[in-house]
Amino acid sequence: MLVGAVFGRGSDEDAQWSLDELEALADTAGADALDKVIQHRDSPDPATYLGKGKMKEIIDIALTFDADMVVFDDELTPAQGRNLEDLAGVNPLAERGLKIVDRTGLILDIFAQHARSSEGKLQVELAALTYRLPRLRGWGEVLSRLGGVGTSRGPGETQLEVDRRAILRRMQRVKKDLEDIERTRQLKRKQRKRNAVPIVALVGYTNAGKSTMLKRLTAEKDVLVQNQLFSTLDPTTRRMHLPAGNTVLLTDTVGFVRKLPHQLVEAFRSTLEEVGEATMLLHVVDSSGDVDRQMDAVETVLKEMGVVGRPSVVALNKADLIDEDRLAELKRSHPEAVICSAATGAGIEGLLEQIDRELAKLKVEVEMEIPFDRGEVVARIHDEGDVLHEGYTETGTRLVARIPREMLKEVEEFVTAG
Ligand SMILES: Nc1nc2c(ncn2[C@@H]2O[C@H](COP(=O)(O)OP(=O)(O)OP(=O)(O)O)[C@@H](O)[C@H]2O)c(=O)[nH]1
Ligand SMILES: [Mg+2]
Repeated sequence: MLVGAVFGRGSDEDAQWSLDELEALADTAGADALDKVIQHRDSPDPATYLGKGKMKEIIDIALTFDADMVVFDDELTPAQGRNLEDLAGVNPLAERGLKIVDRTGLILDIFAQHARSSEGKLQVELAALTYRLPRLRGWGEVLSRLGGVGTSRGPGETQLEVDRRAILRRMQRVKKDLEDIERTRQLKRKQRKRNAVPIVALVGYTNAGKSTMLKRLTAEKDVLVQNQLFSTLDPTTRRMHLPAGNTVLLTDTVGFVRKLPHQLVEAFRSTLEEVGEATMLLHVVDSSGDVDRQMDAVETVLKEMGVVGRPSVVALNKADLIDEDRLAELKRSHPEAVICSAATGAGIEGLLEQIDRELAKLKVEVEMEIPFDRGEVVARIHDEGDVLHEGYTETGTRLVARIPREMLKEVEEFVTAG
């Protein structure tokens, strides 16, 4: 049973879309939705999320249907979770029977199923532990899940305290391991920066076709593409050659949804930093879905990560799935976007050209020394770039300036650093 809510003056349409998304998430996690309910309220009930009466009703229906879970389209507070479990008379540790699950728990489950690399696994574990810590009920559940963490209870210690302690210890360990991995990653990043190769990060709603796009644009064969949410968790970076002769690095990473659990954003911070460090974003959108809602969700997560105003190219992907009318409509509503299909290759040339054009516009900071007899170069840099510092040596003008990348070739011979 999937349960959504509209609070205050929230929109029904948003709630419906969010609940459909929850259904897709449940499906990815391997669950089938029996029924979907949306309830209107002024605000969440602090004790039971929806009113107690309504909750009893929903739980009764769930029991009648012999449902395995009631899934909430929101993160429940630990108290709400406990109260709802009590209301449903469930034992959260029993193998069978009704379970109370929230959106965060569901997403964490999917991430746990999909984590491949050791870093991905650690990140998911950290997020899961952070989520579980305030939700412990102290029946030794943690210990069995963590497998063999010391079970000895100190004098006067309750099982709950033992569990908490074990979790905290494990969290510390995981954080430390992640820090070690992060150091290596930073080293790599520094190297890349020194090589000054622009980085283009694929961003987009989960299942929009980012990995398929990476495959298409880099002729990379070893990329996991699945019709599932969150199939990619680990960043993959490949070289991409552009028609104008530029080479960039293209990075594919985890997809976004609305209300991406903050524990995950936190745990995946270093992975998501790949996006933050990118020169440019390639935003992949599924044109056969709700384009604006996907784009909004992605913008929101980017903003949470502090990535704003980054140059980007929007690819309206899966164009092979839409009809003429829709195509015309999208062209009108999103004139800046490139309509294409990573699957068939249609429109990909245009996409590459657009990336080239956007890259050419980007400015790079360089330090130059220009001989006095080349005054016209200095003048052009003043015209087209931002001069940060200007001074003179015996032989010429010393400039520190941000210039459009396309000017680099012309002034190459004068560059002293950058
Ligand atoms: N018809 C069609 N299907 C596509 C296209 N691009 C991707 N797909 C399909 O869409 C599904 C998702 O593709 P992925 O490339 O895995 O999407 P993703 O954005 O990497 O997804 P996550 O990593 O799960 O967030 C797969 O079944 C792809 O085959 C396209 O242009 N047309
Ligand atoms: Mg992917």
